[in-house]
Amino acid sequence: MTGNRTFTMIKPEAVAAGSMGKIMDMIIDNGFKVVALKYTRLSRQEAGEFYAVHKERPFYGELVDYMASGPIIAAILEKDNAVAVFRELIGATDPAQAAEGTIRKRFAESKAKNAVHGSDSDANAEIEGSYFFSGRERF
Ligand code: FUP
Repeated sequence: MTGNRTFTMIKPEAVAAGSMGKIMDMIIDNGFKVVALKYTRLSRQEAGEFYAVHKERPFYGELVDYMASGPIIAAILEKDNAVAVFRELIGATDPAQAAEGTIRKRFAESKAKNAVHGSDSDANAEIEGSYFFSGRERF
């Protein structure tokens, strides 16, 4: 059975560019319900924990520095088959490969500064959402 929730972050470069409203509009216009929402900032340690699965990758240090470089928007989103449908809406990791009409095609600067995060599985959506939100912050 596929789940109906995913977790997203609008990343520092997209927030700094003032694109968070436009990105939230795209998300909502594509039929996602916003279940939880927060404007916050990750410390280096928190960013390192969040991306621990990439610890051995060459870009890990840069990724952690970048994700801690400024405020982000964190959100839990609801829609049928949310994880897969949202990954389609955000587009490929590298904006140069992202399809027309995707969030990354429109807002991402590069593979590292790629505007948004989207969970890659139902299990990770739950883990990532729980990292940011308590039960009473979900609606
Ligand atoms: P995605 O699931 O599309 O967010 O991509 P990945 O899980 O492969 O990568 C997680 C994050 O690592 C990306 F959002 C950006 C960063 N990354 C790089 O900085 N360089 C790379 O070559 C690949 C990923």
